[in-house]
Amino acid sequence: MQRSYSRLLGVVGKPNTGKSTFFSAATLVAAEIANYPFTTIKPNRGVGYVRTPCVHEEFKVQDNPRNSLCLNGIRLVPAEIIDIAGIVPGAWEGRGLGNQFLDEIRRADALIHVVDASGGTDCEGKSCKPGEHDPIEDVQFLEKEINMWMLTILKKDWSKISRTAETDKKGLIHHLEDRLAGLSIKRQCVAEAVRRANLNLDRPVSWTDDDFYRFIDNLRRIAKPMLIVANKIDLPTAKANIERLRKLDYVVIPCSAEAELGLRRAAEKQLIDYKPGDGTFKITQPEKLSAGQINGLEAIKEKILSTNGSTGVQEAINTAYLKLLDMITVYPVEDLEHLTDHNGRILTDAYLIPRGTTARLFAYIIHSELGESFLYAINARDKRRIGEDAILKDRDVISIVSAQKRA
Ligand SMILES: Nc1nc2c(ncn2[C@@H]2O[C@H](COP(=O)(O)OP(=O)(O)OP(=O)(O)O)[C@@H](O)[C@H]2O)c(=O)[nH]1
Ligand SMILES: [Mg+2]
Repeated sequence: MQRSYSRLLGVVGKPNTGKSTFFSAATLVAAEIANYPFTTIKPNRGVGYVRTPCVHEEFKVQDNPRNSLCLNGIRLVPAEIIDIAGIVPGAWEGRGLGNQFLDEIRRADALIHVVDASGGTDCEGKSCKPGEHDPIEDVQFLEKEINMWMLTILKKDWSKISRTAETDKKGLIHHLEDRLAGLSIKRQCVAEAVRRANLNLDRPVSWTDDDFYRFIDNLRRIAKPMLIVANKIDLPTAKANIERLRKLDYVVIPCSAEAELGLRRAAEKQLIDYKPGDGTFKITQPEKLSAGQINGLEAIKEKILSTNGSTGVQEAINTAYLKLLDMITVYPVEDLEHLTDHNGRILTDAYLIPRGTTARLFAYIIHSELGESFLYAINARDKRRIGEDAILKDRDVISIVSAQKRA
């Protein structure tokens, strides 16, 4: 069995902010998009990409990617994304679609909070005059919804848990971990949240409501790190709101999901030359586009790409995976001389793995047999041997030598 290393990004927010548009633009999965709340009911799941500079140019080889794509020196490494139904105030108590979709957050390792930065959607997700709604409220409300939902899970049977924890030897962290295991929250996150909240581990029965909330708020920030996608920057009322959103304690990424979706679809049909995350594009088949389509594309170039640098969708995914989740890319090869796999294909795979992964753990990630029979690894850059505990670095090209074979 392979070791699990993949991470899942959850796209969250109130209804009608552009979550499914963002998701579709990132994955090209056709998700339903409409200008009313609760368009999405069942979560959409798809594969987006993390964009990183490929190593093939540095090694002066032509690559044949298999698990990823390489477009003009840019390696696009697959990364899973889930588009979750809209969350409204009171969802934790069952309002709107209830807490069934808050449950989807269980599986996510990091969250992309899509906010309508133009202020054109009210707190229930209904369209209103742009500028009328304050998106800062959306950030505060979502924090509260997730906190209250987690708190409800934690508080279930709390009196029993806290009494047992005071008497048995396992300690409170163990019991908290047990209670929160269903939320994909790990022990070290629980321990860190207890430390940050400055709680008395010996007397859990004495925890006040304030103590609980402080603990949960810290735990959410650690275990479900979040960034804000300030969407709909193509609307003029977004600009001032983005400056205000930046004052909050989150990374804020200005974005036009709609523009990205248009560009990705045009690129898919080979009408334009555009890679996700590019700051510009070239129209390659003008004869196949109407005057209106050309104007639309030019408007995206002028109003979004040239002022914002990009549409923001790719930047959000990269920031979530590389900063919030602190992941790196590593390329396994079998033949160090030619950087090939066992089929003679060059730099076929790029893996997105957590920073801190050791050479041996990486072997396990590729295949458990390779992990079990691991002897040592070799770094293709300097041809040095590295041991099982050596920590891999971003863009390392690694050959693993095992008692059975190389990979
Ligand atoms: N102006 C503008 N509109 C956008 C943008 N992104 C999405 N929209 C529009 O916002 C509306 C809602 O988009 P969806 O993607 O369905 O929103 P959602 O957040 O998934 O909505 P629910 O599934 O109902 O929660 C649609 O009319 C989109 O076309 C954007 O970047 N700019
Ligand atoms: Mg949706």
